[in-house]
Amino acid sequence: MKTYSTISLEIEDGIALLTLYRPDKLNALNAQMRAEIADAANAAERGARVLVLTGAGRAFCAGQDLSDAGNAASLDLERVLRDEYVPMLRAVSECRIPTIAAVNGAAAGAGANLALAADVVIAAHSAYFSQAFTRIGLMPDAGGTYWLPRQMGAAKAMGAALFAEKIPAEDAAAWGMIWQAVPDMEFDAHWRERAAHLAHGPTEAYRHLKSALRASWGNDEGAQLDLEAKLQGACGQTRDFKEGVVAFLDKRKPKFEGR
Ligand code: T3D
Repeated sequence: MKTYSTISLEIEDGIALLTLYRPDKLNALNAQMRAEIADAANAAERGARVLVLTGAGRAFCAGQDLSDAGNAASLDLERVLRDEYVPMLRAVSECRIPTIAAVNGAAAGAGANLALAADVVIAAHSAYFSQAFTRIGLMPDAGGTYWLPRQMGAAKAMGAALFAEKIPAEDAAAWGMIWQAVPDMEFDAHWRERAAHLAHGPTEAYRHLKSALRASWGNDEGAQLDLEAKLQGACGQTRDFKEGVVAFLDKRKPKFEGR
């Protein structure tokens, strides 16, 4: 397995575990880390059935590494976003296997929005999300202006972006920004169980349902019904569908192979 310097990637039992590994900087993102996350997400897609992102130490990710910023005024942020953030974010959001962000602590700025790029966000109760950008004179980026209004509605999205306050995990879950907030004591076991569930599921059905749900934002009802018919047609050709039906009739749990 490839080794990285700012993250670690372990693949076991169909689960790719990508850990952001700069704990002394609260896993802040530098150029190397952005490239490594993109590379690891692509590797996970090829070698696993679910990808989990989490952070080492007490934070998930504190966003852009501000000590990396040098002379802030001369930074070409547009280039950094286009060339470095976008490939990282798309490698996660367009990953063909299900993705989970297991948010163990602070998720700030681009770190919050990296989590939102995952399909499912599970956060520990002590974790929080912050659109920290305006605190340093920036606007939300890294997909924040895309995901926030879709996940928690326009009013909450605008407030989160303008005030840049810490949103506790339980509020984030209540507002629909994330899937679940779980007590700290149960957090680790919980996301591992959820990852194992997906790693043993019908991988092709997951892939197609992900594209259908994403496409629904830009489709009218007719186009969406048409897309569902096409993608369900593909699901119907899988061994997992046959196994699912046989297992149901046999009154046993299905054994999905992911194809
Ligand atoms: O290319 C571009 O620049 C454009 C893209 C921008 C995208 C963005 O993400 S902009 C937003 C950047 N992130 C932030 O503004 C958040 C900065 N961090 C914080 O506000 C706080 O650290 C937290 C609220 C996340 C956590 O606070 P706390 O009190 O728990 O921890 P702390 O003491 O502030 O941080 C601990 C250490 O991590 C500290 O280092 P030290 O003093 O122990 O040596 C701190 O400097 C370091 N750290 C935290 N965040 C960052 C960081 N170092 C570099 N960059 C960081 N973002």
